[in-house]
Amino acid sequence: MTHWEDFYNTHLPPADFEDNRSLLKEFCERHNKLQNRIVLVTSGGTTVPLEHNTVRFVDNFSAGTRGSASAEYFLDHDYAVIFMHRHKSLEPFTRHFTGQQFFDMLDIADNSQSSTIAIKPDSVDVFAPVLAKYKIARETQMILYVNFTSVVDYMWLLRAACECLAAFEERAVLYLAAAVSDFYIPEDMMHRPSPVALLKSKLKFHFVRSQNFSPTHKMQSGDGAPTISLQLVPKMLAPLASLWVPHAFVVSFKLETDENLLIVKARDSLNKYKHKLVIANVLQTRKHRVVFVTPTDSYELHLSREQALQGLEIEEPIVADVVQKHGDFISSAEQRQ
Ligand code: 9Z3
Repeated sequence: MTHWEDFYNTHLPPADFEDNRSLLKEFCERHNKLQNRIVLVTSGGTTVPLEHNTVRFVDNFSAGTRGSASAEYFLDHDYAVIFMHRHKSLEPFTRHFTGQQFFDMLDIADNSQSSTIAIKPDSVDVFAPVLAKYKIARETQMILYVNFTSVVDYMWLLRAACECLAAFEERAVLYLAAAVSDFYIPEDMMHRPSPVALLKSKLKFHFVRSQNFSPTHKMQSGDGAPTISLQLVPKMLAPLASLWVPHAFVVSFKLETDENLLIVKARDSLNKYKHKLVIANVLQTRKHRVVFVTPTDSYELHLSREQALQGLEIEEPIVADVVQKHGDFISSAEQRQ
């Protein structure tokens, strides 16, 4: 696996990095002066480009539901929110009206002089409360949106956000819900296809979990199917929890497809990175069941069928529980001082 420092030394930051860094700095300085609590919510999946000038990429599954819904609930608890999300994944507020839903709520009235667009009366009850919350969050500048696409973009943004969050010490929560790629193709091993080869190529993935991956294992192309070798992405939770934001309340998510591995893997992660909480979920049941794993405890949060039918979202009790734990964490830090 590449060491995290080598990762930053060999991968350039994205083009909009300095702009995002300035936005993060300004947002954090303002909320730190106000002594607000702050949360970094990461959301959506990262891509792994297969070539420069990316046409093809490997993606990590995540719609961004967990992150975007959680961001809204953190705002309800008066947290300033940095919403760091995959470009075009679900966002707080607008997530309620995706696709044609929004257009179906509108009516258009034409007369000879002008057209008027209005929300249909039966949609006002649904739309108005969401719009009101959105307006408050924007006007009070309680939310900052920054986005990433590739795993490299994600890593650069994550570290920049942590640099700004360090000043909050115990008042910061990191809520790492994004689905981050385990593998990537290092910059110097990426394919640079000719346009003709690009059109002709048939793709076959060959995943290599090699620890001693060397630059001689380039992506094979030519006329046949290319063989792609992927390298392990360094685990950023290690420097994040121990160096970048050592005083913050760090919560990671663990996604598994095998129920039997859920708690074991979550506990492994806690033991390794020494952060505060892992929220473990199984892909198929993630919308109504999660397991909280702390250094001393593990317990389940779940929504009943009735609660789900009433429109309750599991992110509401998840965030309430995290906020409660974060409050206890701040109190015990204050008592130590
Ligand atoms: C999660 O487990 C999230 O809960 C989901 C949410 C991605 C399942 P959706 O966006 O899904 O609502 O569709 N995220 C974390 C997965 C992850 O990549 N964890 C890494 C790890 O465990 C990095 S902390 O190593």
